Amino acid sequence: MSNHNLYVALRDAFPADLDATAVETVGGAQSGLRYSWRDLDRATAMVANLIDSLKLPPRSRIAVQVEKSVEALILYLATLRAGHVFLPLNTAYQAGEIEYFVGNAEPAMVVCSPANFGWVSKIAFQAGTRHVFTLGDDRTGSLLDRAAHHSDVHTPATCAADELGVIIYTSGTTGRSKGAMLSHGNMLSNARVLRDYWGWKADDVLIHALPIFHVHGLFVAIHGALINGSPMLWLNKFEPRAVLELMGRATVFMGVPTLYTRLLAEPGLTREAAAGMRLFVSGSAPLLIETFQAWRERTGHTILERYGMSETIMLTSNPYREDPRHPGQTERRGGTVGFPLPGVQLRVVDDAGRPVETGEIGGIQVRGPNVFSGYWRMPEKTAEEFTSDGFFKTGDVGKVDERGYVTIVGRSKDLIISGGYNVYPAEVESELNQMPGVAESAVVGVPHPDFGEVGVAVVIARPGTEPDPQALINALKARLANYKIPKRCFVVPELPRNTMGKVQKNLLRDQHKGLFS
Ligand code: MCA
Ligand code: AMP
Repeated sequence: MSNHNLYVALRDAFPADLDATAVETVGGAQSGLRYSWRDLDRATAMVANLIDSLKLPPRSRIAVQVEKSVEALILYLATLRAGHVFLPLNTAYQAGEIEYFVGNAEPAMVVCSPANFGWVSKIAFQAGTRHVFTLGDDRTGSLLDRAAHHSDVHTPATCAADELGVIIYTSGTTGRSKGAMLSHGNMLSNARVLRDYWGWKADDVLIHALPIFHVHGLFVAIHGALINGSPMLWLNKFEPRAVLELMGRATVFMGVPTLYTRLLAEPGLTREAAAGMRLFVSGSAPLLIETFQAWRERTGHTILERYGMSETIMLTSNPYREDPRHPGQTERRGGTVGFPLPGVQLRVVDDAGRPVETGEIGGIQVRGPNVFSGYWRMPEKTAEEFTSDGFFKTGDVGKVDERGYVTIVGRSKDLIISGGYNVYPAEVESELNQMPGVAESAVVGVPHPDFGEVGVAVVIARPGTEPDPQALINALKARLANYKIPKRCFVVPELPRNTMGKVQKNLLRDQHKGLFS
């Protein structure tokens, strides 16, 4: 059987000169470190050997909540290499959230930041996890200490294409988060398609400034660079000025829209500064047409917007060059997310599931080698989200025009996308509703100049109580990741309702839409 282990495919793409730089760190305490391709291979071998030495059951989950670092990337690659399942967790998650993920995924191994070892290990051990390691963003921690005793040679585990490689948790409109199960084949097929579609070249240099616990930074960016043998300039944290300085040495940049608006706020962003760049990619949230145009005017570059999901990786992209399936269409059109990627079938359907006419709006459904196999241990949820002919219901609402471009016009799911992170109002409301003095709450997304959209909470007090809005926000901070915290909270006598008694969130959104303008 041939080996479909994603790590093997990535390593096969390493350049011939293994001593060339694969990753260079920029900014922070660890700035200026260079990792060669050989370093990456050896270090992943050592961590993979450490993992093998633990004799974990096959396809064990390895849950990781650590600050961004090259060593965290090495841990990801080592997990693939050892044939286990990587489970990345946002560093903003609080104890209650981690408790849920660990309880649901039952990881055999957990890796956390040294500073969090106390509370994370308690949660992990209580859930039955036997191995808890630490990894700091300054090359400290028990993971590296232990890996240092292992050989730097390792034979990658043999994996089938449909074998589980990564679980990405994504919140739901109702209930708790669901773990999207992605196989080695899902990830590799998408990486290869993007390599060709975006014209990656070996001499490309990627500025990597996104977090690595979500699809954008972990897959689109890292897989993109590695499968092309292209080096990365690595920032542990997004810093607009550092990115600007790096543009002189790089060719590709990927960001969520907030990164682009923050870069536009820098006077140093000029045509000259961006002259050597080949490609700017945006995604994870809608890119405002104003940002798209301002970027073109300031830099002379047209941002290429693409669309994807945790469950599907990348689905559509504006063209980088002429797409033979759409002769003559080379325009990257602002406000659209481009064409379905090669291999992706995309259709727009009405409420009854029937395909709509070209240009008409409906629910977006997709099928393809990149689409996940289902939610971890949630067969009913999985069944609900797929049609009988195998299309995944994205929950996004959009249209395809006569030229084939896809536009996202909204979402049927109650979701706020803030700075590229997803916030499910139902989750925030459920926390609010448990707080003393709160009878009911509604959380809505309103426009925000920096994050695109942010949450605002509207709360009804229990009779005889007067909850303090700031105290509610403070209490939420202990329970939820910081980006989920509503930026404002109002206590009101009643919520607007329709005749069925359902809260009319559109009215709340309208009422508060000017809060941050
Ligand atoms: C930080 N804060 C936020 C957000 N980030 N509030 C709302 N939304 C956010 N995204 C708040 C914090 O709560 C804190 O508030 C204050 O801002 C400062 O926090 P800090 O961490 O210092 O913020 P930052 O470093 O400036 O971070 C902003 C950021 C970051 C760089 C835009 O949010 C980011 O890296 N976003 C990218 C997310 C991403 O990679 N998404 C891809 C998902 P306080 O002081 O009150 O506590 S993958 C995906 O969506 C699909 C598959 C796709 O298509 O790609
Ligand atoms: P996630 O759950 O983090 O995978 O987020 C996926 C969601 O992000 C999609 O279902 C879309 O609603 C949204 N999204 C991703 N890319 C874009 C884009 N370019 N424009 C609009 N929405 C996007």
